[in-house]
Amino acid sequence: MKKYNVAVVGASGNVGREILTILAERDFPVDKVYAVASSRTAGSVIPFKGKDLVVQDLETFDFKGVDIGLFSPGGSVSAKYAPIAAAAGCVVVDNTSHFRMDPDIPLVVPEVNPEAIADYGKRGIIANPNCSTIQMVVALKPIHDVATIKRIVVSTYQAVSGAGKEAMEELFEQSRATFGTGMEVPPKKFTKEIAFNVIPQIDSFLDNGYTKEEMKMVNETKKIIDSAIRVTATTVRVPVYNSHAEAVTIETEKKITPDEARALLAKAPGVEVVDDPKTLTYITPREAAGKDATFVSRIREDESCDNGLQMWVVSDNLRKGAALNAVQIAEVLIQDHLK
Ligand code: 3JN
Repeated sequence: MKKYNVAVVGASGNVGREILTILAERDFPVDKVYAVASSRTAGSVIPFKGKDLVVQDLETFDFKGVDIGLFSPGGSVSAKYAPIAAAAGCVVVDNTSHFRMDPDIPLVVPEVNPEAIADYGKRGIIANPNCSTIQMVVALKPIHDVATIKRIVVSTYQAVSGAGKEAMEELFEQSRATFGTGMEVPPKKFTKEIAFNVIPQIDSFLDNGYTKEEMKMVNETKKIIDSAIRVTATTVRVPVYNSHAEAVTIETEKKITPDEARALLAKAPGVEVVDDPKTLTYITPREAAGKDATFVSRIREDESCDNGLQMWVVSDNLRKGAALNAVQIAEVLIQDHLK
């Protein structure tokens, strides 16, 4: 079997480390693996398959001979370095929002629109959607295929790991201070205290009153599934370490009952239905953390409209929401395109 040289760019961050873990877990056919990051962490070591990878400085890293670059270094860094890597012949799978809405760049969730990967050659870059978009489209595409979704109303409950390692520290320190030291830990990564609180703002505000995170969900869902679907989102940060949850309400053209939706989702790729109110069976973020699936619970009819359905969708935001999705894209690439 052919083996590939893979660079993980942003290797020191939450998503970068998860990418390395998943490459190892899934036995991705790697020849050389490079951990690449900013000069701040260059020189540190990250374990991979029992060996130590020395983190290399992105500024001087040469992408020649690298087949696949899995990028999660932050928007402005990808904007500069993804095209440099692509020009050197490395196919980039980029986790940032920078390229997602570019019409020449495929925006891919392998369970939903793997065919879009075929366009990777236009720019040598494939975009990984936002974490909140990924888990929602995995759960909704099978329903759209049979019943045509007209409208989506979603509220998210997003874990702090989506905001990075310092955000996780902030939740920890503020929680500890509440019970222990009594000392104030002022918000740094968030606009308000995150411990014992919920914050209705993720990313910055736009002129239309939505946040960027909310409009990412709107625009990316349309690009991935169907531009005719109308979407509105409220994205909220909650004091959970890992896994995003979403309350999703849809209106469909054709009627679909909760039982039909359950049966459809039970056989859908990447989805696990955990749904039995009689036995209090539903998923929570803590149970989804560390798993690959997108879990769907609380499927029920929305009695406020004719063809409405509601559900609760939970997935590990660092895995399916980022690292796993990127590695799955790379798997399709090597299976169907990069032979
Ligand atoms: O906050 C979350 O839970 C997800 C965060 C995603 C994020 C954070 C900073 C910059 C993104 C993203 O993936 O859209 C970006 C970005 O690339 O714009």
